[in-house]
Amino acid sequence: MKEAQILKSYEIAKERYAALGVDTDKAIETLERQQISLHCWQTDDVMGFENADALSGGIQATGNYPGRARNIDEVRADLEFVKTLLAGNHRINLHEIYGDFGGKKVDRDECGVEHFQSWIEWAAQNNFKLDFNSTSFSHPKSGDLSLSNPDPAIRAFWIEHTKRCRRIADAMGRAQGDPCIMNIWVHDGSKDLTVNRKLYREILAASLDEILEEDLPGMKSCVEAKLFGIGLESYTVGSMDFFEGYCATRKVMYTLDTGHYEPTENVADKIPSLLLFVPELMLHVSRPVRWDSDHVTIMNDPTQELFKEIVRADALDRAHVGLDYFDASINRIGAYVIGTRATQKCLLSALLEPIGELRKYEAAGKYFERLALLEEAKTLPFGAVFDYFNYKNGVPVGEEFIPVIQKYEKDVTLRR
Ligand code: RNT
Ligand code: ZN
Repeated sequence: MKEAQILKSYEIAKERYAALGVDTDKAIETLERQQISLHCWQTDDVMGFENADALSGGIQATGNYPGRARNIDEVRADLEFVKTLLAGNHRINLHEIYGDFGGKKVDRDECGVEHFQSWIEWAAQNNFKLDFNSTSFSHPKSGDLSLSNPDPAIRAFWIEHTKRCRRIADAMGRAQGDPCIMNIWVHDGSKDLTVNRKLYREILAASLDEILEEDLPGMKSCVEAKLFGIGLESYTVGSMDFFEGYCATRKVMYTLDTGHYEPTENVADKIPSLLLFVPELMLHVSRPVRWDSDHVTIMNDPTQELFKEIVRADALDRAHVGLDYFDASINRIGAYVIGTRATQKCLLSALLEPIGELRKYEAAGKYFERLALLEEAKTLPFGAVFDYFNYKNGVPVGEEFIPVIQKYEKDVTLRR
């Protein structure tokens, strides 16, 4: 797109929004400040560097598009490339299985900061902040139950792993001068009917209490709720009710993955309730298609509504934004960039909502006017603002990133 065209379109858009009391420059500044935690696992279909045979734990990446990152250097190269196509400074969300193990077998109860030192250095060099995840899946001891396992030995193994992960996250946070957010998601559940629903939940709560006991100021912990997993369809120990109660009583950050609810549920509506009772939220922005399929995030209604509820609640400082999808059926870098830019679009569209006018109408009981403006807001010149945001930040505008990714595919990923 030509520079003059971008600038002219932006000027027109800015005036149009200003007439509705919306400051587009301010919205852009807010968007520029918003870090998105990029899930490293989109680069390699959640395989990691332990040389595991297959992904387990009820999640699945489908597709066999060529060019998967196979090692730490390739994951880093892909992330560095992705960064060149995104406005703003972002975070990288690592799983424990992405440690720099130097070809050695390091079991999950043996991991330490030393396995993440090179990540800490790489992140600093590339102006990324790190987030972290313990990894309960794809391991011989994963089974159906990890932290909620009645077998004391297996449970202790996973408690030890998760405690170690928190210390790694703490070191990352201290090194980067900004808390590292560590997510705890365990796949624990049951394929078929269980008669011990309460027992496993009691054990999970006790395990988490023990894990979270250690005071580690460099990091923040969050826990992720889920509806079901593949092969674990009948019961999930860490369900939404479980974690809502847990987070509210323990004052722990709640991880809301948009694929982890009933397909017809309004996930956005959970935001204004959770914000009343839990200290902070971690978002895993995803796109469930009929189930928790982890399709690439796009600018669809549920994702727009999600960000609208955060902005309407003035809660951007309490909601951390991360992505969680893994599509192996299309160019993986392309999938990454589409999803991140779509997330930025949804946030920008929320920031550009003429909320002042809408709230005036609502307060006055003028519901026709409220609905009319909500409808008209959908066709305001949003695209011109998003183009200007990318232009201003020196990254490709509009579809210009397509050939750039095609070139990287030809030069790099197809040679793998
Ligand atoms: C799984 C959870 C979890 C994982 C990652 C890999 O359903 O969403 O967040 O996707 O930890
Ligand atoms: Zn998730």
